[in-house]
Amino acid sequence: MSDPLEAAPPSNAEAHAFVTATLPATAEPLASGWSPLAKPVGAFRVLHTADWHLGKCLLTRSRTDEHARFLAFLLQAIRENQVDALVVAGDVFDSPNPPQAAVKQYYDFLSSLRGAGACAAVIVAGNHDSPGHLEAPREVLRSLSFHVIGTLAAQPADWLVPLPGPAAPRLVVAALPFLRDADLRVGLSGQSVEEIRCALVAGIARRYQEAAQAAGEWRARGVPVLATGHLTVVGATGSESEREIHIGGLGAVGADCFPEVFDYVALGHLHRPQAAGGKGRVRYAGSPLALSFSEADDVKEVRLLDFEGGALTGQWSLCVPPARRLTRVRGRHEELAEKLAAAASENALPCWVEVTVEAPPPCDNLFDLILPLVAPHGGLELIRARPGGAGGPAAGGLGGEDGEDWLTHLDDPAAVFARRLEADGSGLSPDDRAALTDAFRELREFHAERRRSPDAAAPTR
Ligand SMILES: [Mn+2]
Repeated sequence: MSDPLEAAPPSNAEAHAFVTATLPATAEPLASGWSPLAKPVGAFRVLHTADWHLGKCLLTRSRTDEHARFLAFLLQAIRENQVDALVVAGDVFDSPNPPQAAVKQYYDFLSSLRGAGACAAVIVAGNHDSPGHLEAPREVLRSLSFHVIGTLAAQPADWLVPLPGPAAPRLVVAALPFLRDADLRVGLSGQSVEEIRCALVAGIARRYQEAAQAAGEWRARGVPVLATGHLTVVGATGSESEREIHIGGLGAVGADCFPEVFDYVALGHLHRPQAAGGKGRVRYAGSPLALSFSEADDVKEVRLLDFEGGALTGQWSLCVPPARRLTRVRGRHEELAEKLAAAASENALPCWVEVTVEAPPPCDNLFDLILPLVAPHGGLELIRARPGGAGGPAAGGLGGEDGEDWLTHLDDPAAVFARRLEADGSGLSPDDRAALTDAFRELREFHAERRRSPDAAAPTR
């Protein structure tokens, strides 16, 4: 491959093959089975990751063990590849008020990172993070060269983080967190959905233009610029585990909204690693863990970037070793023993399996019926059993091609509604769909409000 920056965005398999081909054969292996990437003299090396979702559960199962293994891998990758700066593009935590164990995991990681050498960090808030929670320790972390950005400062010049420091910067990071409605538009009553969408998209583009303008001065002095973002780029591939970012999925921007001043745009929000809009310099690192069954077959990665001579000179994908596999098994009761035997895996932690039983035999508890079939396999753990097939809940047109169905979404009514629109709304225009989505959201808000105060007035439309 002549120039990795100009080449079409590689598939995961290609990206990995490229890394393997680039690595010296004699160096110490990484946990993933790969050797560290030799760093050219004078290069400034960045590791881009996002969407950790610390504190996340799958159903009721904790992912703490998997996160611990990922963070250990990340430290090792940073150390062995001589990374100069870590960039985390949002969704550090899964919720604005994360469990204490997750908060401890985060600070323990930063403490180890500090102990590992001179790696700086730029961490921005995603739509799942509480900006205030993330920024509370901002000053103490800044003294450790860890820059935490939860909210957008008033002046674009204050969005810029020169690394390793302002005296002799080798990279400037335009650190934009997830942009909230108030950062993007002035709400006016009576605006249509399309007007709101346009205002959001224009607001996002304007913020990146302002960042580019502020960074332009550094760029003119030969310092490369990396921008962060936590948003949706049109045409990129989502999965089931991202929460809708703006009302009704509005606010998706084109990859061309990032000015050329940015040598690289480190994105978060979508959980599949991918180049956005076919641009190799605009990238989602993806989540390091499969956060839902829809990501079960994804190869998870972090990205390594080298900046030299004022430009991005190389980028590589580093595969995150999966500590645990997620898998779905579907079949008639009598077929399941054989299918489950084939699904057993040898990862560090047992594979979590969701079993869909076609035409299930009458029983009080499907989980208890399936459990004995899973028990003989040490590498498997049953986390859900449910009925499938004709007449089952999936028959209403919501069953996906990959076998997932609406039960997956019971905790997310907006996703159920979106899938119903997809299944039954073929005659609807995009405007109609957006209006229906909006109306559904209003109704849900109204019902939630009614539960809190039963006298609330009904929505006016
Ligand atoms: Mn996320």
